[in-house]
Amino acid sequence: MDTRAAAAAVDHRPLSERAALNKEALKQSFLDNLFHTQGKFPALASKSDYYLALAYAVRERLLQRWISTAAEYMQKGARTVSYLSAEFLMGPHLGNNLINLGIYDEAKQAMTELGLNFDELLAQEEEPGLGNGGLGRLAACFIDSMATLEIPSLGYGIRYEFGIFHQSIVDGWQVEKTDKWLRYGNPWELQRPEWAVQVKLGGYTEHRSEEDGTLTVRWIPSRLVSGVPYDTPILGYRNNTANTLRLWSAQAPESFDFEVFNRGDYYGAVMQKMSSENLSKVLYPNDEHEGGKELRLEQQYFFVSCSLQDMIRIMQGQRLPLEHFHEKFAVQLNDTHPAIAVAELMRLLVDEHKMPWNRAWQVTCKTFAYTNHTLMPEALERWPLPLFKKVLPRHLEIIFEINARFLDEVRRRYPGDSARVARLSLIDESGPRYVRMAHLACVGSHAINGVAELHTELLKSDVLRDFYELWPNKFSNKTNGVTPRRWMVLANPRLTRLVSDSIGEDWIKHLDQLQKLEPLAESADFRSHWREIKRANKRALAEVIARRCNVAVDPDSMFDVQVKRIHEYKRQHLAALHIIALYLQLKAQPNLELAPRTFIFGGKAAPGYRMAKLMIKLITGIGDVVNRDPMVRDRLKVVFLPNFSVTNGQRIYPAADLSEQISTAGKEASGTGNMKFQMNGALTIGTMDGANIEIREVVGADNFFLFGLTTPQVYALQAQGYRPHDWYEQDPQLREVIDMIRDGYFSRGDASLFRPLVDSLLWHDPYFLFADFRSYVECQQRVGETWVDTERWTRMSILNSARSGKFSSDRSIRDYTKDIWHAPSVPVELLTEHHVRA
Ligand code: 8GP
Repeated sequence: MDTRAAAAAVDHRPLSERAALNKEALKQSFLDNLFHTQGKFPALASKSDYYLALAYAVRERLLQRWISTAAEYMQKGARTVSYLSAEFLMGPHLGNNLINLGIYDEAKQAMTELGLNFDELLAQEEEPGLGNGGLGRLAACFIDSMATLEIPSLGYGIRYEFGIFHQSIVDGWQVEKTDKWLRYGNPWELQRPEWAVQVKLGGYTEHRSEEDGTLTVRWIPSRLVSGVPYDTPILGYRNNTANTLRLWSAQAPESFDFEVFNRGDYYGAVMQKMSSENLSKVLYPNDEHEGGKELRLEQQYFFVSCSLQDMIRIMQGQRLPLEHFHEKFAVQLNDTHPAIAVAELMRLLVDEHKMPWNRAWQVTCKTFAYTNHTLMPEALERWPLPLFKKVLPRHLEIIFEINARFLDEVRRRYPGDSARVARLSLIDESGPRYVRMAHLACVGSHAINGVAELHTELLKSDVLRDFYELWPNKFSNKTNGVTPRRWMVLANPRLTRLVSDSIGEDWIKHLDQLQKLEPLAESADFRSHWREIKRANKRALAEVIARRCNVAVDPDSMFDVQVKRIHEYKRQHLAALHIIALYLQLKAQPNLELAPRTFIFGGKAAPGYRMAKLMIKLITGIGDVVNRDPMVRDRLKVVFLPNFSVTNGQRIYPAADLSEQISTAGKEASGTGNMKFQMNGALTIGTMDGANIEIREVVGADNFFLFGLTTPQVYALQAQGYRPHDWYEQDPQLREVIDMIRDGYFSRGDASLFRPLVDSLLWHDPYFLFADFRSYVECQQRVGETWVDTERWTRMSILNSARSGKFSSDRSIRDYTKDIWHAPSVPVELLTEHHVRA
């Protein structure tokens, strides 16, 4: 059947009625879906039913775009970016899809006219939290930008049944609960069982010389798992593009079950089914830490193999020879989690499609590009050789072969330099042997990038130095960005209205246009509007805080916010030390003039990371003391907002006055929360780390609160022998603060509770809190002085937002496309529109 003819057949009603983008049509399909999809009528319908009915009404409006996009790409044989990521931290879809379709207000009105509370319906959506933090959220921003820029792309990942855990705070401690996000169904995905693929695991290999002299390898697995794709449309902003996020779910392959069944082993068959389905059961909740867990390696291989097989299926469907794989697909590896793709593509090409090794290697290297996301040494993935061999016996052989050829090249380049050979090897042989995934990614990719300028420089000079010396041209920087659609238009409708009324709507697609706000910083009237909006956003957040934390906070106090994963290197405890210092000051001088401040923290700790959990307990402990002390007279409030997520982020960033970006210099690869705060008009207090440096560069040193050691200073201090205890002894204020924690002031007299934290700081302080303490406290003093000059602060806030254009993920994606992917935009023509006009 011809595609256009088919589209015409289902046509005629669509645009004008069925999927029209207006209020009345929305109402109609909402009611249709309530009856025909949910099978409910108003007297029986729950909020969730209403949400689902609206979601399906919106989905109907996506499908036309989705189908048109697929048809357009197929017809053009478009070059496609495959973004491979073990995490996609999408956040709720409904609001975002309404924004991108341009019918947010219409939907709101339609629901209101039906007597429903629109915001309440939006709040029904369980957020797909299929990621831990920065890396997963970046993937989500990137696929939004690719769709907006009309770049053909597929996001490939895992459909975890349980996403990142739900955090609650009980007695000041983090408590984790499973995230059953699929409980009420997911209206945004379409299962595509017809494109399921089989993935092998375990077993052994057989090598055979054929009669014609060729060598063939057979991998005889011990297990087979079926990968079933679930597709979610990813809309561009107000264009016709709907790209695809394809997430793989693991299921037991029926045929395999049958073998066991036939042997009469019913129990064994069921167990096998369960163990197969385990593969996509749960997201590993560790941020920046190696796993070393068998299931994690299996997950990584599972989604990579599914995705590469899927790309091969697409090529074969378009009758493209596999020699052209790298011309059809640009595959980006989001960190090393999908790095096994290098060996898997080699296996597919050489073992299964009989391509000669050298040819296959050329194709592979031209296909992949690798993004590194962290400088933390403990986060560099390595797999113990025995484990690797057990799960992926054939891949280990392939990696050995890649390594042998690679190290030959290294020896030719650096004769006699065996130390260098050992450093570069894909196998770490310094002790028990490991496969180094970052090395595999570097060797198998034509491009390697860091995510902020400093980070890329540190990769070149430090973490990946030997690779940089070998292949300097492979390296480039691609500074991160975030999508202004979610992080401004959706999250901050008030500001969006003011900005669009002032400079038009172009900024939403071309964030540089925010520059046009600069002159308005001089208008008292505009500044007053700007402040009103911030105040309204703060009031809304204050309500959330009252509900969740049972603490009353004053929307007129400064909202000083640190939200991100809890980590020692991110130094939430440095902020805690400052709060205690302020508290002591107030105790000593009860009448001190101090502009009221509300300290807001949020973020999850990896469940096994004890120190991070203790940091949460410290913050809540400080809140318990400070919030209740009458002597403070409400001048300080400390809250820990539970369960920081995309949804909560959307409420927090627009309400912040001060953005805390206080990691030890040289530790935070980029940061992306810093950009969300800046766009929404918060001023940053930060170190010379990650993208902070670039934020300061664009906003100007006058509009940024800088403190702390620089990376070279940190290195120097480390080299000369850092003794935190000396710093403690030399700074009476620091001493008083630390003693107070140590003596149990924030743990109801329990002097043992925070001991591990205090001792770590006193005797090791690996992240240099003590060295930066004085500088931080003084900088906060400047923040306080600036804050009381309201007009000045507002001017700075406007300028921060006006100069945030660089940090749109649209800019990041343009950079990737220009330097790495070379994938041209393919605008989409709506199929039905074509026929309506024809
Ligand atoms: C994060 C970096 O820590 C952050 O600075 C950066 O902005 C973000 O990636 C996006 O580039 N890294 C991770 O989230 C990370 O390495 N996570 C892996 C363990 C999952």
